[in-house]
Amino acid sequence: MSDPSTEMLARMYYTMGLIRDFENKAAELFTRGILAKGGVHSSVGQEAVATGVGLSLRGDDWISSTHRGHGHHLAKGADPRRLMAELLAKDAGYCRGRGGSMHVAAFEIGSLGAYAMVGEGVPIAVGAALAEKMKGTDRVAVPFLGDGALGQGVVHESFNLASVWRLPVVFAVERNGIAVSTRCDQMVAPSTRLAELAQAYGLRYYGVDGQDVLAVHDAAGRAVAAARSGQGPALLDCRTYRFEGHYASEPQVYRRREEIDEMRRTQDPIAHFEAYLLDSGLFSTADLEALRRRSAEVVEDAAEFAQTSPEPDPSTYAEYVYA
Ligand SMILES: Cc1ncc(C[n+]2csc(CCOP(=O)(O)OP(=O)(O)O)c2C)c(N)n1
Repeated sequence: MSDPSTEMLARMYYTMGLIRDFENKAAELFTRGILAKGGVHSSVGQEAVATGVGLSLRGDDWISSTHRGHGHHLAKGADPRRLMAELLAKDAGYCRGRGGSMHVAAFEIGSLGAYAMVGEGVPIAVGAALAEKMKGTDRVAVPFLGDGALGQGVVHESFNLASVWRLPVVFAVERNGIAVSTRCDQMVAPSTRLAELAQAYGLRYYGVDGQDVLAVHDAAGRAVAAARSGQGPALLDCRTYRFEGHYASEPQVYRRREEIDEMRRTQDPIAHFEAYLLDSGLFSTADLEALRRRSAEVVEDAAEFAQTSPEPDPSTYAEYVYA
C-alpha cells in the first residue's frame, strides 16, 4: 500500500468531514422546506469512497456522477458555496440553478455531470475517455455508479466498449447493497460477484473495503495510474453502506433500525480513520477537532451564501436550453 503524506491524510480527513457536514446541512435545509427544488440523496456513510477516489485524481481528470453525487463533487474540488447554491436553484450555482442536486455539472472541476437516470453518467464518462484517447492526452475518466446500476444495459455496453477500445476509465462502483428499497442481490445477477463480472469484460479488478479511505485511495490510485499509462480500464468495487434513507426523510421500512445503528457504530468511515490517525501519532485530538471545525464552518458559510443568493433572473429562463 502506498504511503500518503501527512498533508494528504489531513486532506482525506477534512474532505470526509466536509462531505458529511454538507450532506447533513442539505438534508436539514430540505426538511425545513428551504431546499424545496428536487430531492436530496445523502451519501453519509459512503464518504470514504468519494474521498479516496476524488483525491486520487488530477484536477483535469473527469468524473461523472449519480443522484447521490454531492460527495463526488466536493472530493473533486467543488466550491461548497457554488454547490449549495446549485442545490437551492440559485444563480450562483454551478449550473446557474438549472441543474439542482441531481443534475449538477461543473466542467471546470472535471465533472461531466450528475445524472438522475440510473447508469446514465457511465457511457458519458466512457465517451470522454474515448475523446481523450483520440486527442492523445493522459486524462482519465471515472464514472461513479451504484450497484443498482449494474442491471442497466448501458452500463454493460460501457464496460464492453471501454474494454474493446482499452480506454482510460475506472468504473467506481459504490456497492451499498441497496437500490431505493430493494436489495441489489434480488435484482442484479452479479451484484456481489464483481470480480467475475470484471474478468468477463476484461476489466482489471480492484475490490476494497469502501469504509476504509486509505484502502480506497490506494486502490483507486493504482487503477488510475494504470489507466493513465495506457493499460486500459478497471472496475473499482467499493463495499459500502448508506447510513441515511434513499432520500432525506425517507422512512426506510425495508431495513431494521438495529441494522443501521449497528453499521453506524461499527462501520463509520470517519470514526475509523480518526482512530487510525490518532494511533499513528501524526495527529492529536486537537488537530482533528480543528479540521472538523473548519469543515463545519465552510458548510455553514456555504448554506448562508446559498440562502442569501439571488434566484436566476426570470428573463434568462430560456438561456442554456438547447433546441
Ligand atoms: C433508469 C432509472 N430507473 C429507475 C430509477 C429510479 N431510481 C432512482 S435511484 C434508484 C436506485 C439506484 O441505486 P444505486 O444505483 O445502487 O444507487 P444508490 O441509490 O444506492 O446510491 C432508482 C431505481 C431511475 N432514476 N432511473
